[in-house]
Amino acid sequence: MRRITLSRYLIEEQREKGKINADLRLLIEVVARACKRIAIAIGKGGLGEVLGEAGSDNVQGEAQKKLDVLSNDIFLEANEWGGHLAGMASEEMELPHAIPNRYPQGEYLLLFDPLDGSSNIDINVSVGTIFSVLRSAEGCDPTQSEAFLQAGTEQVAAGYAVYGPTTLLVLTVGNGVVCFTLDRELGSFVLTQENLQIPPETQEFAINMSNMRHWETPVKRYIDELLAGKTGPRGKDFNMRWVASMVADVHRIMTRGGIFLYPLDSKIAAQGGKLRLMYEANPMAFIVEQAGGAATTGHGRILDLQPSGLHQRVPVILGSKNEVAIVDSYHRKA
Ligand code: AHM
Ligand code: MG
Repeated sequence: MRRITLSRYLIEEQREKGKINADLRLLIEVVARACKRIAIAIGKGGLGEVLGEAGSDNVQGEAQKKLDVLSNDIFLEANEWGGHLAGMASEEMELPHAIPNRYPQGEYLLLFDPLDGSSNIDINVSVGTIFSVLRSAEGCDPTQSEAFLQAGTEQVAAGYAVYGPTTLLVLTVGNGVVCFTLDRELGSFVLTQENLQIPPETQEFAINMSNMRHWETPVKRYIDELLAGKTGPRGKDFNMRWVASMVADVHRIMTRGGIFLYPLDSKIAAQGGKLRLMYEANPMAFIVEQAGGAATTGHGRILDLQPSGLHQRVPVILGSKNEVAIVDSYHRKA
């Protein structure tokens, strides 16, 4: 079997397909290396003094875990010196991180959630990293949040790493979706799946049901119909899964289909939703669409949203196309 490492895949994307340039290739390689370092840190668990609270809060007032802080530092350190970036922004930092003057600046902006699903760290359940790449527009100051406020359609690459039983890297450069598995002996990501496709139909959904009493009518109606099963209006039984790590839930959908919902509810209405547009919704929506799925807020395509703030939150409904279309139609009717 021909083993294609991430490096080789990227070189071929650059040389043969002209899909990426050398800087974007370097950027993705550096991001992948940072993910490997995070995977190693996570793998140490209780042996490495990496579990537990950091004793600090992030910009959204959420308590940071030690691994949130460590993963953020790994990403900053890995990415600031290569000359491929104009700036970085992270879920864990209030303001963009400027590239130090001693290093050259590149044309790209990197946005990331260094450790998604942090509530799962201490219980040894899958967590992940999500990233999104934009171009720095001419005349914009990459040290300011405004430079990053571009619609998801402007993304030139996006991906996520899942730190589960195996470490995976799922990537799109706007040319379909590919999946690499970390070969721990070699220390390299090896291509294990090409052209990932989300089946348009599904019988599996993912939502935090404990929020049910706070949901809006269209979501309540949709989930009620799924729960009614065979004898209900949908005429079939549905299964439910909720890992509480978006990366793991999305990866299941990338593998066997499904629909993921973190909708607006009355508890979080004031903040606009739970998940962050720039670090979670946009990159995942890009990946899901590239795999033939759909991603909406219920009121429109996620990738079309014009961001209003770096840490903006939005409702997220994504996955198998036909199910997402049903949820959309219920919102329209409401
Ligand atoms: P995080 O980035 O602070 O870890 O929060 C995002 C996570 C998602 O991975 C997951 O889908 C969601 O929060 C789970 O939320 P809840 O605990 O409300 O079920
Ligand atoms: Mg997150």
